[in-house]
Amino acid sequence: MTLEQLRQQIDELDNEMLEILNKRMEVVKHVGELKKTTQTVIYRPEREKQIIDRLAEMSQGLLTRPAIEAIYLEIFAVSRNLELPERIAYLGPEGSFTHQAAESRFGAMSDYLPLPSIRSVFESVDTGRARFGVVPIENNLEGIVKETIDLLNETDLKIVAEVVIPVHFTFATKAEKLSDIKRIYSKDIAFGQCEKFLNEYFNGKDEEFFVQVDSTSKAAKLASQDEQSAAVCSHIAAKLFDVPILFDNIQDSSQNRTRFFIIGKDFVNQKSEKDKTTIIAKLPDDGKPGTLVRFLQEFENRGINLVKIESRPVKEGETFNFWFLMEFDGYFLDENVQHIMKKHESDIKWLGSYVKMV
Ligand code: PRE
Repeated sequence: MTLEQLRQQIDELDNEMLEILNKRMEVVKHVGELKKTTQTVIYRPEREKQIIDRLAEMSQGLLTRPAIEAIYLEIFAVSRNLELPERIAYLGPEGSFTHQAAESRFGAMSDYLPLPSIRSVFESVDTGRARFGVVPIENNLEGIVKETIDLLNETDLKIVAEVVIPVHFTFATKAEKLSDIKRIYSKDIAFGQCEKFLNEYFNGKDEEFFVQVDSTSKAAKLASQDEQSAAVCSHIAAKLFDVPILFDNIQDSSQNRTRFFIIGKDFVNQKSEKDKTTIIAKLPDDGKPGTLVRFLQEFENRGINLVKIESRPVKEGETFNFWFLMEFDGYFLDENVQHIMKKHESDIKWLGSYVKMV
């Protein structure tokens, strides 16, 4: 078959797809109207996962699960915008890994609001300026983001979903040849995490060759204005500032991952097939030994798998008291979870139950 004939086939299939997508959107519009009358929330992560799981299972063609996921997350984003346009705040700047995490859930079509701090993301959701916020919670090499858990403690916002994205760096440049590059822009952490690559290609360069800036998005922006430079940055930043990617995945460790929370106000997910729950536990300091051990033991007794426990200082008075952020498998209304939550009602703050991704 000739290229022309193959393209004609593609055009016909695209026409069919467009017709079907439009039909889907008609149904989505009705869902939106129904939700408006019943005051139901638009974003339903557990329903989206159910659709992707079902399609990935039944798919018999060339589409892999990540491909189906990528296509459908965009479709859902368009659907949600049709039902009710929602603004998403995230820890900026544009092109940051948090931006990438936000886009991976809310698609390219949503109305995004980059903000300069984690606190301002929380505030924007709390005051209703944004419907959802996206903030980092932990990196598997660097550990927990304390500011995020402290703000979950301080505010009444809830965790709507978790997103995990691999931290991949790209080498982007407008230079024609590597030898034309006179400087490389990036953030200190990114330089550190791409050391092997940089040593291999730019060994023996003096210190001024590596220019440290505040963020990898800023690096991409500078590289877009300077044809004798390059940036070590995220994929999304290179795309955003239109800097061609010369090498992808240049980080030393392929295991570098960051986990993000999507936060919302007054949000309760429905139960899915696989949920995780996050709580804050402030155990009474009765001076007796073993309070924490006894509390943890209750999880084992009820068959609940604890997956994380982080301690944070109370920051009141002169004592060294702590509260704990805890995560476990299960949904907050499950019988065994309810047993513990009711028994320790005054000591536990529920932060959310959501589809488990890791
Ligand atoms: C839909 C859109 C948004 C939700 O996050 C989940 C699913 C979809 O496009 O399938 C429809 C919808 O609003 C719903 O099923 O509740």
